[in-house]
Amino acid sequence: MTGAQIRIHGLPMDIGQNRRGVDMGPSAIRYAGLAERLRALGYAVDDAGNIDTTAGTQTADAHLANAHHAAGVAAIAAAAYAAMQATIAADAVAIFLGGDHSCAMGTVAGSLTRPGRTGVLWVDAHADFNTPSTSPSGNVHGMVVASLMGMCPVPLRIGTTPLAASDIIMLAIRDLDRDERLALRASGITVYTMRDIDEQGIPALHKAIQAQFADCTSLHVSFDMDSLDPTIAPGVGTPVSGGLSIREAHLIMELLCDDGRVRALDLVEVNPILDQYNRTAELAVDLTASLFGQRII
Ligand SMILES: [Mn+2]
Repeated sequence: MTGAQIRIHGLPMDIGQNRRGVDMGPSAIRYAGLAERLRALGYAVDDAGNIDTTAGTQTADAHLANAHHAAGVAAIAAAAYAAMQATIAADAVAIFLGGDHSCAMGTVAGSLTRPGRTGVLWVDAHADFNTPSTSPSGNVHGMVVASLMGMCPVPLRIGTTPLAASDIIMLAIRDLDRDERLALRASGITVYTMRDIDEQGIPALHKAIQAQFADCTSLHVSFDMDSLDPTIAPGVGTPVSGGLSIREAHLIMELLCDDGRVRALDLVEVNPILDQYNRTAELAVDLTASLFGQRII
């Protein structure tokens, strides 16, 4: 992919969850040197700045039962969806900086408008597979995959093409709510938990991912920084122990780089307020460099 065009969009928003601070994630990741690292790898990088989230964050709560700020999230996700479509039209690789994970309602829905089949790799401690009827918290960032699959009520539906269960694979999952677990088991989604990573290792799971996505023409990686172990990525809103190690995370990125089909990346849930000296954002940049071709030797 060296020489390709990369377009970066920031999504400064935190209304999909209840701990303030992830709206500063785009600044933290930029400050950690994302664009410079990618340019050094040979890419033409266009930082398109932040998507205007002001209207969304100021939208009154839509009073959709048990889905806080649903209308505001939907408005921001719709803007992200449009930005993804413009990035596809420009034949650029898209990087979206969250913000909480609810922005992926728009970014992934945008990727589904790409010609050909798009495979989505959801790297996360959580499945984000609640709906307003199952969520214990009412936080919309825990409903993103269900929304993408058309299981949530309006306004939590962005785009026109629902995500098929066979087109998403989850990796690093280790924290599910009770009803969410039952729904996920019945969903047909391939879920690789931390136990699967412990038992089989990243290389074997990557082969299985490649097999399921063999006829995909592009891949979208939606990377929640809470997939990483909190000892190495403390700056996230919802940390869960027992996560990916630094090398497991780099290896999945390195293998995806070798694969060559990644056309979109979400980097979400970096919370600078909870971080230590910006190390979580710096790790996000390191992992992105691995995804885009940085090699040890
Ligand atoms: Mn998530």
